[in-house]
Amino acid sequence: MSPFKDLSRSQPNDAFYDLPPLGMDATAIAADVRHYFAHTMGQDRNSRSAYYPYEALAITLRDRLMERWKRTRQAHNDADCKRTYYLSLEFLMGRTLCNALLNLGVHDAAEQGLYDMGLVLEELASGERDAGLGNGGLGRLAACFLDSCATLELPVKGYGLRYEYGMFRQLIEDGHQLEEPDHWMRDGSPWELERPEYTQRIQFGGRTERYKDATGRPAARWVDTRDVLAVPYDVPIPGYRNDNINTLRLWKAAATDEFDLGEFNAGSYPESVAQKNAAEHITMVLYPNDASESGKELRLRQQFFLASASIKDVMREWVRLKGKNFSEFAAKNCFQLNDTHPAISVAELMRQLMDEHDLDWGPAWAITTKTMAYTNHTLLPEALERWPVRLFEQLLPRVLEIIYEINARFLAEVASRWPGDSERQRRMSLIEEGHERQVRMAYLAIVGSFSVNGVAALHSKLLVEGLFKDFYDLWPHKFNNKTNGVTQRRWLALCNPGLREFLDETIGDGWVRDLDQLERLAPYANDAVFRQRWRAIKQENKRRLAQTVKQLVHVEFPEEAMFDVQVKRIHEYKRQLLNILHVIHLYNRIKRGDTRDWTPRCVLIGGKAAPGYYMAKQIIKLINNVARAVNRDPDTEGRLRVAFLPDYRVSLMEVIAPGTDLSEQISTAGKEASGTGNMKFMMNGAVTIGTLDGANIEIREQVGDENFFLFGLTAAEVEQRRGHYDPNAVIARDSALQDVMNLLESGHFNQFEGGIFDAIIHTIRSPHDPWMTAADFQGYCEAQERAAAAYRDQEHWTRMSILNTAHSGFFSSDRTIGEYNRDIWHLDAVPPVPL
Ligand code: 26Q
Repeated sequence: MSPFKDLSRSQPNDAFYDLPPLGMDATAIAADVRHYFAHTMGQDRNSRSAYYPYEALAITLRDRLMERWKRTRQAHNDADCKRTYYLSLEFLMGRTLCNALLNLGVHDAAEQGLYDMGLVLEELASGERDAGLGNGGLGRLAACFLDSCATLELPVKGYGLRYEYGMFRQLIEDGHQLEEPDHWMRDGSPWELERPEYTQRIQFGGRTERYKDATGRPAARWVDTRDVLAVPYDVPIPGYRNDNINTLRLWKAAATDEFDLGEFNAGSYPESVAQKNAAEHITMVLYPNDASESGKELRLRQQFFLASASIKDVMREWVRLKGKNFSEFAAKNCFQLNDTHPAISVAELMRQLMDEHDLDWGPAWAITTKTMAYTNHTLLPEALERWPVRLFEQLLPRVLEIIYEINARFLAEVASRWPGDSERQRRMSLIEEGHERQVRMAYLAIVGSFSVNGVAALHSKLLVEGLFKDFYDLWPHKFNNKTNGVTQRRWLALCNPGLREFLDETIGDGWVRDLDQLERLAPYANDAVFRQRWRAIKQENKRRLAQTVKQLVHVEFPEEAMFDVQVKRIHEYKRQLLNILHVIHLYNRIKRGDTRDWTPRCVLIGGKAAPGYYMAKQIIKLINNVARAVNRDPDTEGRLRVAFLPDYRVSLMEVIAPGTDLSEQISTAGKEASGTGNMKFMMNGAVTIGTLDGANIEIREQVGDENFFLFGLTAAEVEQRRGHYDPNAVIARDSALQDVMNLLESGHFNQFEGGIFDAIIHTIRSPHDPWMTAADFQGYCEAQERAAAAYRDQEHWTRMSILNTAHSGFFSSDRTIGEYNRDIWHLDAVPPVPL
């Protein structure tokens, strides 16, 4: 505890609190940068590292965020408004500096101010480490949503974990993925503000005790627990040029003092202090799996830690303002659960309402089921989270009792709706029976929520027809779709300054807040002068991307070639394998001399494999081996280049998306919930080659079939084929695929590494291959041929490119958040108190 007491003799007055607003011009910014560099960082002309001027600029901006942040908070408090809390184990924020410059509207001022002192903004900005507190799509979606909420002035607060180590850094050695820990906080972060005064105490372990409260009501309490402190760190989330700053609150685990010195110090002092570690491990590292990792105790601890701390934080504020009156709680609060990862919040909110705030089951359940809303992000049944009951018994015994009670009451409802249908009760139970009993977290989330949504139209439809059909039959009104989106601030304005300026000049800058305005570009697709400028901007972005590729992997990408890109987590369902089979096919054509009307192509693939995912790692190795063989062969010169880009992350995508011609979205239909990279590419004028999966379907609807390269089985066809899929017959009928398989099976790409691709070959030929790679090969090659032909007609291609950007308005996360608010949250926008 702090030795400082509350002020009593001191009576600070206006002279202490009232500050004039900070200057937003080049001179004021430069003056502060100079001040922090010299006086806060203690640097002088001997200082060499770009870190110090970066840090000085960051603090300069933080000051300007801070004065706005307080006013936003004040406006929310004054309005006594309804709020939403976005609960997520992941927030993949990437870099902060340029986003703050853009949203505060001081990019040019800062650039000029630095320039006047001989500093290059770009050089400082490029040293910032990514905040990689997420795996991929789901984590980046949370970050885009926060940007949109702040821009739309919605009172939404993010709650997450402050991992000491974010997503691992990926190294490629001899074609294999190696993982290196990402200690991104090494030098501290200027973008967070520790708030020790809002520390919460989180319980684990122990047991339940029953007692009668003061009024004689039977009650329960959770006792003999081993507690861990949750210390909040607040990150400012600036809206776009509206002086509104929302908050992302990240919890760090810390040991309690008793934990150090209480029951543990019987033995020895150093050992008991060392015990601090155990508690602090909870927020040490992000789990690097983008599909669920079953049964790890530490992961369950993380989930409960986030849920409990965040709900306690909301409760403390509620009780401070309204005391023990919870009658309006549901009208004023909403929790949006980002997948099932924080789904334990359903039971934890019940526990806090009953055990800590003395509500009865009925009112507590009414509140819970009016405040919780759940977003699902997966269609893969194996990725649905389940936790062994045994783990719950040890770690969260009181929470498990509540889950049992929720289940008992729920199954009674099922029984009264479908009397005698015990099979249905078994199917729908929150507890899966078996040799090890498990809690089904998705079912807990559905039962405890008033809204359940998927993240693209097809995904939401397949959920209610498949995984969640029983629940849809019971509660059709709960189910809805919210097609994902991405923020055009980062994914167009920030990452593509060349195109931003051209758009501003052509249609004004209204699109930055209202992406539908891009529609006004469409007529310019027929303007030859416009097309020429469009092409020049794309060429410049391709040069920038080619430079990055060259720097990182020493492969030359000639800028006149078509840049064909697939970047995303490596997963079998995403079918990077199909992509590389096509590359082998192109290589084979070159070797055969079948190169009439050839379109030069540079294939770029990037993404991380979960460290324990064997097949994904094999696919990375295959891509690297094929790349080596192709790039080395003189026959491919000017025709084909292949590169695997290591350590794919947010800041790399900011270079990749603007420089891409062809966007690869080739998952097995019915498996990709939405995809969001597809939207970033489209906004930046790439044309998609893709299956009828996830948001691809809506992309194609928006842009028109003639501006999209479609191929592959539909989701329904994939399911029809299951059970009588015969890939060997498919291969036998397709000579191109036969040739590809021959090259693979002859060991052409693994000359001194005998047998290493056997597992991959086996899955392609297996009738049980769930991803049906062989089935889509021919269609894929034909679509690639259509894309190549289209690219040869540069005027035609440019028209398609322009129309992709022009019709990408629907995929703004502003539209998505507008729908969440209209259908689920019902928040009023609250402008900040003016400066
Ligand atoms: C679960 C349990 C234990 C450890 C890890 C996990 C875990 C972590 C991350 C499970 C899943 C994830 C991430 C999933 C994800 O990113 N899904 C993607 O979400 C995007 C946003 O909605 C969609 O666009 C993608 O289609 C979907 O794959």
